[in-house]
Amino acid sequence: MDCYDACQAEIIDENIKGSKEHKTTNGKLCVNFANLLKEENLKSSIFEGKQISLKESLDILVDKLKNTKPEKTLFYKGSGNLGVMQKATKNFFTQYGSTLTKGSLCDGGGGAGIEAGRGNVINPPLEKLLNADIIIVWGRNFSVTSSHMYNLIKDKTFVTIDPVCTEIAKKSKIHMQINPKTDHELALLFTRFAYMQDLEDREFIEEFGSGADWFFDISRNRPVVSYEATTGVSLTLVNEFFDLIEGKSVAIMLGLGVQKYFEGSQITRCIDSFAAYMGYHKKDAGGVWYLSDSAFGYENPFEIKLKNKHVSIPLVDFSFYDLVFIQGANPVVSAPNTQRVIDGLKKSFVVYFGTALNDTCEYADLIIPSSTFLSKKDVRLSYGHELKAISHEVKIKDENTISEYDLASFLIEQFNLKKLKSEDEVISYYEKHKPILEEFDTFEFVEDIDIEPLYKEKNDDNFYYITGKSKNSLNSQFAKDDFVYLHSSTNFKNDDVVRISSKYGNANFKVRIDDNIKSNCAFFFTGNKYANYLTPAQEDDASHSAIFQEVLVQIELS
Ligand SMILES: Nc1nc2c(c(=O)[nH]1)N[C@H]1C(S)=C(S)[C@@H](COP(=O)(O)OP(=O)(O)OC[C@H]3O[C@@H](n4cnc5c(=O)[nH]c(N)nc54)[C@H](O)[C@@H]3O)O[C@H]1N2
Ligand SMILES: Nc1nc2c(c(=O)[nH]1)N[C@H]1C(S)=C(S)[C@@H](COP(=O)(O)OP(=O)(O)OC[C@H]3O[C@@H](n4cnc5c(=O)[nH]c(N)nc54)[C@H](O)[C@@H]3O)O[C@H]1N2
Ligand SMILES: [Mo]
Repeated sequence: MDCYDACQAEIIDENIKGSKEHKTTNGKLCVNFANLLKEENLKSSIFEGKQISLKESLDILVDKLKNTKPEKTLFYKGSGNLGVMQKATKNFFTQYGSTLTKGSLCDGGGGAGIEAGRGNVINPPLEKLLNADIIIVWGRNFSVTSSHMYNLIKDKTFVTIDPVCTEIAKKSKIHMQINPKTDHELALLFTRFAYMQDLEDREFIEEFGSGADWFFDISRNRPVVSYEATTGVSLTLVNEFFDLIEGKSVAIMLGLGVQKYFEGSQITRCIDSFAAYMGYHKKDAGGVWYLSDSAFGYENPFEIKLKNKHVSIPLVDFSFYDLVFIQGANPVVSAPNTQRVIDGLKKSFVVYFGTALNDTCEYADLIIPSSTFLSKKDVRLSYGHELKAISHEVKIKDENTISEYDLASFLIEQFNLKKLKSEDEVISYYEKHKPILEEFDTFEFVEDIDIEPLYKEKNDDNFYYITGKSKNSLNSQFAKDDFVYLHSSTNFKNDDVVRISSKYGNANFKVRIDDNIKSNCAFFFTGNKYANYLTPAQEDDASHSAIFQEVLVQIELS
């Protein structure tokens, strides 16, 4: 599944259990794993609303592809399954000549910021997390979105930086309930404090740093007190924070929350630069963890470089294509600007290839069932840690379903294209290959920033729009919560039906009052069916990634 933990299961006495030798799984499975096992899977192909056989559905697909201009077809893959074998289909669509996507709906902006400083996006080894004294959870719902990793270190001292008083914030010694999109300012304020208290790591900066003085200069060009008003974090709390971390080894668990903005990469780079200023990188304990490039150091056995067109994923206009092939994604809920997505899908021939029916299927002309993970060989690399999990075929596949690898091989044969490496060869490559995860030689501090804060546009009548993952769902999979969560000081009440609008769209929501949400924020769980009616179909300034939170919303009783 799409999660930091990438846990591993085993069959013990015919029951599926969490594996004990996989360090992060540690013998336990989560709610989402249980949901996945209970899920009702697609067992038949569907064409124009009618059930047909798998063979008929594949014939329709081949026929359509033969009668469409390749560049007028779009290959759109989501992250419903992050196994390496999911990429097989991209090989076919690349050879066939489809338009492909670039960028991300997920971690792209932050990744670009980290890469700009360190040259790559690799997490330090898990061991350094286990050895750290203090864990700073920054824009990450750590105990929920990486519950297994959290379990390994749950007795440590935590600091949380989040506009929401999350489960981990409640367990933290210090919670800084920051205003959205001000994390770079907080990082600069921290840097200033570190300098005033002589806490910067001069040795690290001299040996590995480049541009630290410029970075420090950015932090100096504002009066310290001015940060208090914009970030919403008091200087007293910042003082307490420095008392807590002084002389300690520190791990920063950085999440998506800080970077769902136009300048998300710059914001993330400011935080990583603060960490470098303190010398948290390259030590025996601590460091900065984000969503790492899990394929780093591996060659993609399915990769084929041709001159296909690439379209930025948050900007995709489905109506432009005569055929859209969607695999393992639910753009109707998960992509920005739902109305635009729906309008686009209605104008195209949509093929959905997935394991279960989802909201996007409503607009699909042809639905092809993918075999479930229990019937597919695969390897799961992790964006949270360096361990990998091998997935064996433990159940004979339903004969009306097809795996990604088999579909790709079938299409390649139909179009006489270059064959894929064998399934076993690919799996064994991933199984055996141990990538070398070398740390950087030079850390490039961010030397100037250009970030337009949201607070400039914010007034007393509008709210910051924020989303976060839920314990009981995985993005739109298994999701059932379509509420808006508001602080009681907003004067709305439970079950009020409100109309929420932004520059980009509007929708109705039922209210849940929750004082864990900062009073200037409207919170929605990721996977809320209506939340993306409010978001911009725009990309960030660095990586063709979505900017879901670059928006303010108005709320009124409907
Ligand atoms: N407003 C807002 N929007 C967001 C986010 C947010 O925080 N706020 N989060 C974003 C993030 S981080 C992400 S990663 C994206 C996720 O967006 P998507 O990648 O679209 O993921 P899901 O919505 O979970 O849909 C995944 C689908 O894959 C299917 N699937 C599962 N397993 C398999 C398989 O083995 N094969 C195939 N073919 N299909 C399978 C599932 O049934 C499911 O319907 O959403 C983004 N959207
Ligand atoms: N149970 C569960 N686990 C999951 C997922 C799931 O859907 N459910 N999804 C998986 C996926 S695809 C991903 S990418 C990861 C992401 O997991 P996380 O990195 O934890 O990302 P989010 O839950 O989107 O957001 C994290 C936190 O950021 C806070 N936040 C929002 N805006 C800001 C801000 O401006 N500044 C700061 N400091 N914080 C802010 C939110 O309140 C939220 O608590 O989780 C994975 N794990
Ligand atoms: Mo994600």
